[in-house]
Amino acid sequence: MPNDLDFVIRHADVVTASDRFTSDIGIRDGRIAMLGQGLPPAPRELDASGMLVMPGGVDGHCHLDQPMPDGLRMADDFFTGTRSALCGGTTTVIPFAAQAKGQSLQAAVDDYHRRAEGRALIDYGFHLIVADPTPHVLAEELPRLIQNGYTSFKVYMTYDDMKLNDREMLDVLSVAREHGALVMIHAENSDCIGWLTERLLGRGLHAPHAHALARPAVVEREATHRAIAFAELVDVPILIVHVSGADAIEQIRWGQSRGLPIHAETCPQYMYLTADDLGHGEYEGAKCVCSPPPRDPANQTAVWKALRQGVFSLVSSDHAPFSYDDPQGKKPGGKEVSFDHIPNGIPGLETRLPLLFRGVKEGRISLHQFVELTSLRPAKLYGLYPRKGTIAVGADADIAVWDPEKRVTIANAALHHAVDYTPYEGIEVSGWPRHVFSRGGLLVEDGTLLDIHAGRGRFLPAGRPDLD
Ligand code: DUC
Ligand code: ZN
Ligand code: ZN
Repeated sequence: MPNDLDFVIRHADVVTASDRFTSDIGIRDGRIAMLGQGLPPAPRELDASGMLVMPGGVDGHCHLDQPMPDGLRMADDFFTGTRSALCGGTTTVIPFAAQAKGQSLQAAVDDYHRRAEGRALIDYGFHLIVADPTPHVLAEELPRLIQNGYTSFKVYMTYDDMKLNDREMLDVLSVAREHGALVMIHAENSDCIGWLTERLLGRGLHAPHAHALARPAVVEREATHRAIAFAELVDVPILIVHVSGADAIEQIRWGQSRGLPIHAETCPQYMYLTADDLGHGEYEGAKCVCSPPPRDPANQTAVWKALRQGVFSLVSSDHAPFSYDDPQGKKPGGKEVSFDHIPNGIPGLETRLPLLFRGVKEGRISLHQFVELTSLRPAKLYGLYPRKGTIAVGADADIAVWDPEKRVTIANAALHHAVDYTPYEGIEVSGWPRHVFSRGGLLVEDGTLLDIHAGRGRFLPAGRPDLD
């Protein structure tokens, strides 16, 4: 019968960003078709008693199979990356189609679709990275791509192969304003980093720990303030990504208190790692080299406080997967290189939600904030709501059934990415997704990834950013 349900989740303690209620969840054709107690039977059912049932996570910032310069290669492609995401309760990922300088933006998008095609296990959207905003890109390509469902793009204030100057930033922001897109900004001052790097190397400081010395908080603070000033000048919303601590938070609060539409993202590395994890001379610190770098316990506290107070719109992983013992990863060419040549980035797709959930267990944020930061707001900001980001009739049945008491000591051996380490090895969490549905398919059952085929994940063209 056409109205028959395919699957019913029974006795669900449903938690969304705003509500909590007990209900059965009826799934048909990949979507949530019914909510209510005592739903009719279905051929497949799951009893969720004792579990928390939440919308699957939306990871609004991760890097998968992104083309890399200089013989580097990301360890995760769309298959291993989405496999890992799924096992950590994330059911949508939004990685980056990155334009190289001199390349057409459309060519970067076409190439990235080829990389994703037939590989993803869960649904995905694309952000763009605009590295070369030529007049043609600004006037033709970018507006057309926004129209076609690529409504968010990242720009960099650092990294020689990506960075834009101030004038270029203003140009990109004004295209976003005109066409209703959202610009994500990597805010670190490139010249300051270059100047500090030269001096550190000149003093013989080559080891990974010098990475944090080359990118101190002031460098992030200055660029964050400048980005906010640009947003004010152009009169357009922006999103400051991967905010690492108190200095940048202070700038964001300042912008928000002036009524400016400043959104911000942070990541688990700024809640759980510190600059000490970059080591004290040993090369293994390369495992935690990411930018901005992790800071110190006082900054971790500032991040948690700002999360609780609503300064941040979302928590993403910034999963940027480079293996440690890999000549295409953290040891380029098979060598231990100076800190400025270590590829930036750490893995985190699978651990993002459990690490943040630990903050719920510790009373740092509420359960509703957890859902808001990891699912609802990224879905809204990146134009995927109400299809993604909530549990409601009509939404895709992307659902994570959490065992809130499951104690896990994070170990790379148990993760599903293709990276040879996790920076969170040994950290204890309480709570992990036990069953995960993607578009109605039960893909993780009792913590075990079922036999699933690569390519079932679909591309999601994005609608207009919803900034409420
Ligand atoms: N920093 C970035 O800006 N991108 C990828 C990873 C990182 O550490
Ligand atoms: Zn970045
Ligand atoms: Zn990133």
